[in-house]
Amino acid sequence: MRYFTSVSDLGDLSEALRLAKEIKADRFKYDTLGRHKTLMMVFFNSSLRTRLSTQKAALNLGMNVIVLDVNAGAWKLETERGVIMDGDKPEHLLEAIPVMGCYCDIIGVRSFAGLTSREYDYGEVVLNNFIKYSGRPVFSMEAATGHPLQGFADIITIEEHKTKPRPKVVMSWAPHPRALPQAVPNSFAQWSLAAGYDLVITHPHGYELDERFTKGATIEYDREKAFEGADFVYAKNWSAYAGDNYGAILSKDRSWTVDSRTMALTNDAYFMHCLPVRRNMIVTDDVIESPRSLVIPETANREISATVVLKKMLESL
Ligand code: AN0
Ligand code: CP
Repeated sequence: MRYFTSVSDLGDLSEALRLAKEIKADRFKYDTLGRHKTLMMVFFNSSLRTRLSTQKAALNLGMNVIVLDVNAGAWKLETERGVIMDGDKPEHLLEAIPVMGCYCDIIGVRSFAGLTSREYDYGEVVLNNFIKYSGRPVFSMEAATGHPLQGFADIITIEEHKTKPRPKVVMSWAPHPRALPQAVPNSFAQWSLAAGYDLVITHPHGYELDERFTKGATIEYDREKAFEGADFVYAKNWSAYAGDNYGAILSKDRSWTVDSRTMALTNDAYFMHCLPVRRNMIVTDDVIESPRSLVIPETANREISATVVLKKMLESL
């Protein structure tokens, strides 16, 4: 696997889930595969889980790791082509990328959506520049439109906890004070559908996601109806995708916060969120602290999804 940006890059999903189970049982099973290979993790945005879990995954495979926080210590980077660089940015991304490629064998990139231009974000310009100019295999550590390592970890977690072959999984929009990208909900929808779950997405009008990620899911605007009989509730905020509202906050309605009253409508559902989460905006303290909360098992499975992905990339070197 040279590139990992979406579920389709992984090949057979059930085989990848089998490998995830094998690695979880013995995470050092392939600890010589990455000997003398270097992973470079490039962050244009903040991270706790991705930074730690991907680094741990690389160590499981015997790799060396370099972490670059672009906004802390590197030269400020220009990203637009054609710009006369007489401002505060001394270096261009188009040189910086092949420079990074000189010092590693595999590159992971975190580059969030700017939420000002749908065309620029959904063109995945930064991630695609790494694919084009680094000369190295590249994987997404959450780019503008997807967070595949998170989507993979989420379905590993559902597979571990489901009690029926096709669980009802509800992805529910929840309020947040700042505009967030659609990357996490796009990937959760894409991976849940690929895994064959009965996926219901509920959100206020105007929060419709890109159908390329959600085709096959049921969109239910009546939130209480959506929650009825759910086996898993996945809460997430995202900003508007559709129409002229790209990147906008259309609602901060706190009646969409996941609480014990709405969870009581479900089939004793598990609660899920990718983290970081704003308590009592997205979810109440009691729901996230309840024994049905899977937020920490999801996080733990980030190490597993990253180990599977890096193993498959190392095998293609
Ligand atoms: C990011 C997002 O919603 O995409 C990262 C989530 C993994 N969240 C925030 O910026 C709070
Ligand atoms: N879930 C997740 O990707 O978290 P970080 O932003 O902390 O990496």
